[in-house]
Amino acid sequence: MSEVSEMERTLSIIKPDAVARGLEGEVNALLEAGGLRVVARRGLRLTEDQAREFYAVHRERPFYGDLVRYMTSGDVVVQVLEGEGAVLRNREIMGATDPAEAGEGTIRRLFGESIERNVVHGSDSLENARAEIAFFFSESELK
Ligand code: FUP
Repeated sequence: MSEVSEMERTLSIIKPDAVARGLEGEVNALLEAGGLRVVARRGLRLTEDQAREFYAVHRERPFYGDLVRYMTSGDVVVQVLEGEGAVLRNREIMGATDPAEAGEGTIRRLFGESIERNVVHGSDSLENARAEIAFFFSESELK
C-alpha cells in the first residue's frame, strides 16, 4: 500500500455458528496474518434487545427478524482489532457480505455458509467502529 494509514481500532464479532463450529482460531489467524492484533475480547450471548439495537440500522429490512434470531442463537466472540487502517483492512480480510461474492482467501469465502451465516461482523467505518466498540467494551478494558 502506498498510502500511509493511521493506527485504528475496529469491532469484530465471530458469529454464533462460527463459534459453534470452532472456527475462532482460524478466523483470528487470518486477521493476525493480515496485520491486525486482538487487543480485547470476550465471549457472550447477545440478548434480543442487544441484537436489535446493534443492528438497528437494518430494522426496516426484510431480513432483520431472522438476523436478530440468528445473532442470539448461540455464543459470539466480540473483539477489538488494532492495526494500520484497521477498519478497511478487517473488511478486506472478511470479504463481501455474501460469501458467494467474497474474494478468494477471505474469511467469508472460506467459511461462510450464506449471506446470514457469514462468520464475522466488522465495523464499516471509523465512526461506527467507535460506537460499536463502546457498545461492548468499557474504557478500562481498552488500554
Ligand atoms: P456487512 O457490513 O458486510 O456485515 O453487511 P450489512 O451491514 O449489509 O449486513 C449486516 C448483516 O445482515 C450481514 F452480516 C448478514 C445480514 N444480511 C442478511 O441476512 N441478508 C441480507 O440480504 C443482507 C444482510
